[in-house]
Amino acid sequence: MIEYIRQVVLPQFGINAANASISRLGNGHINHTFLVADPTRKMVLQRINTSVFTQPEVVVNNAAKVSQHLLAKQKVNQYLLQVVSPVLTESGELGLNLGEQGFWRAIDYLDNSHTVEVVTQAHQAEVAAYAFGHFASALSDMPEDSIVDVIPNFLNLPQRFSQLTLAMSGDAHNRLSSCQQWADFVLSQTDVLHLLADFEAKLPKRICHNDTKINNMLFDKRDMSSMAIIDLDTCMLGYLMYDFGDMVRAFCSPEPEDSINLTHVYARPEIIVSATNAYVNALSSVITPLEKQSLWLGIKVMALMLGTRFLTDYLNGDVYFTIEHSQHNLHRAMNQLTIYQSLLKQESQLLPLFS
Ligand code: GN1
Ligand code: MG
Repeated sequence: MIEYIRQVVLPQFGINAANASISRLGNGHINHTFLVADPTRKMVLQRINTSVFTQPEVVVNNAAKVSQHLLAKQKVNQYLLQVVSPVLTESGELGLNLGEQGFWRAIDYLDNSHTVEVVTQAHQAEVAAYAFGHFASALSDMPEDSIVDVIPNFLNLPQRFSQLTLAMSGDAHNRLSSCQQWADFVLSQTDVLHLLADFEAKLPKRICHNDTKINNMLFDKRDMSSMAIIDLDTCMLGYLMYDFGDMVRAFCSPEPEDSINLTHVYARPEIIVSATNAYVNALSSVITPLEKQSLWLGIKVMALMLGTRFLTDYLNGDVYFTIEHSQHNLHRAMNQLTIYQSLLKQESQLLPLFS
């Protein structure tokens, strides 16, 4: 793929391929991401996974609109982070559709940026949660209809349960016997579905990021302050509790997302407290009392939902998430469901934080 990028893709983004270096970047599970550098500039180049993002033009358009909104706020000092903007093709487009050879897009690379895969201290969680809250606050006055739903029902837990049930009934890859207990456990969690339906009926919808993992916040490596929120591809209408929940489920465990060192996989209460205070603080002028109350449910929903999605993909033969070995999705599912179980155990101690 690197040679193809050099010969075909880079010239279309105005890069002199002879002087450019190309290397893989990040740990995304969906798109292919590269860092491209020539003597004058650096950019992030991505081949969008068009099985997941079936309308890549819509994805790049949404992301560009979010960037524009943030840039306008930055100009009047209402948005204090850096903004990643698209790098246009030579013909001024947001993306390059090469048919069978993929849909390509490029974004600015921010100098001195640094990503973290696992939160190691409460202070890191606080910095990142404040940044995600600040981002959500900045999007709170973006017109709802400016964003198109790129993946309908992306964060729909009842639908994720149905997809799991379907995968179990087909068991096309004879994998159910190796994960039956986990699958049964997921489907027993109907209380969460009821609670979720109650909240969703009353909560406001907002434009959310929808992928608030720790590695989607760039730290400034010079002082580890927050620099930018990246990966704007799943910005869509949703609930604040989803962004918050995805963030906390990703921040709270001391182990990576695919670790099966399950005795060490748990939700660290001090990380949850720091992240919650910082997030709510950043959103103080926007968040409603009911939204604040919904945040705890958001953490549970997002851990359970991601566990369900990984498990379903394992049963379906690994067609969605990129894997490195045949048990990878199962391991990821076990990890997320263990975090979910740890949240349940700590519910009575942590719930008052959200009142
Ligand atoms: C995927 O590719 P990445 O890492 O940005 C996924 C998210 C999951 C995440 C779990 C479009 O995001 O929903 O939370 O993996 N993105 C999509 O690590 O499905
Ligand atoms: Mg993503």
